[in-house]
Amino acid sequence: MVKATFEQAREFLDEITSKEKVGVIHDVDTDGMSSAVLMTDYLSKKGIKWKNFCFYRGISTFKDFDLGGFDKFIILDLGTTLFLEEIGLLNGRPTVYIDHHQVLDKNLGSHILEYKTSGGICTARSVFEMVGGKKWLAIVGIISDAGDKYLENNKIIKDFFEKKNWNQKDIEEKYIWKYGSLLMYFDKDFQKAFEIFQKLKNLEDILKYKEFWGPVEEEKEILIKEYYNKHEKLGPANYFYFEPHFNVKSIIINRISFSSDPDEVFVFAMPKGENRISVSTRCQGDSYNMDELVKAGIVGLHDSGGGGHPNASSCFFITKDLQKFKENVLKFFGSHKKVGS
Ligand SMILES: [Mn+2]
Repeated sequence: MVKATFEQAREFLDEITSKEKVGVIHDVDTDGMSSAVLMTDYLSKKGIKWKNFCFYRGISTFKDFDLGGFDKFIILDLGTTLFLEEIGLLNGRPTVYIDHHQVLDKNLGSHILEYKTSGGICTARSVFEMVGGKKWLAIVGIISDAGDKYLENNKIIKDFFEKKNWNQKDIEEKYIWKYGSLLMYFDKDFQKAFEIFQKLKNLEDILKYKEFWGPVEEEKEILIKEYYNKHEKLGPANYFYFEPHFNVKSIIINRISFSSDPDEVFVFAMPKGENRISVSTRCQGDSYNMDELVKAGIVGLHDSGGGGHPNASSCFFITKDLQKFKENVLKFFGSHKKVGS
């Protein structure tokens, strides 16, 4: 993989001609979808034929995609480890890879131009700055990726809302969170969600799709209330087990953790598939390291996995091991003192 500058990545995009066919492989969260729509809008405008591939983290592999017939590839918003082992399926075809996930450096071959930004500069922002287009969609990507927690994004966010004379918090409630909810609704068929994202002409257009985001928004509100009534303490952590219809776990844990004391720890668990539990953890301050917490939580549990960042990590294990996981977490708190105390 060749480390690229912003200019080099943009040059790669500039040099694609209308004779070439491009495969766009992208993440399916709000940032990934927004990035893919911005990028494919650009390709369409230049008369370039393209096809997009929705990559479901933890489920998709490049083998699921028919990658024959493409001259070039664009990979958006996917951490390197997600496709590391399958890079051979690109067959050495020229590729630009734009991402912000901080993972190990790997040499994936000289045909891959890697433009990697710091964690806070999400992919939708990079793509927007390279190819232009719908700025509001870049803002949706930035805010959904918690980009407003990073100083680097202050200016782009502030300029956008000031120009529109909009209050950010109001607009988030009125429109932006609904983008994420719409994605949740289609979590078995993200291509449908992509097609809707493509059709949106402005930020407010999302309101037309209430049949999709509505049920998810409703469930989110119910679960947030339920959290405040029903969560238990697991050591210093706030533990909440719930069985949602839609996969709203990360949305609600983000919402609750960002509106609490940053040093609070949150451990949210829900069933995943037939016989697994999936757990998300958050600690927005630095009192405990969530990557260490989940790794300690799954010690000795077979068919388990997990990891992430100090502030946000996740893991999974077999349903019958839930009790053991909770004991492991308590053990972790027993041996890890809160930083600074
Ligand atoms: Mn992202």
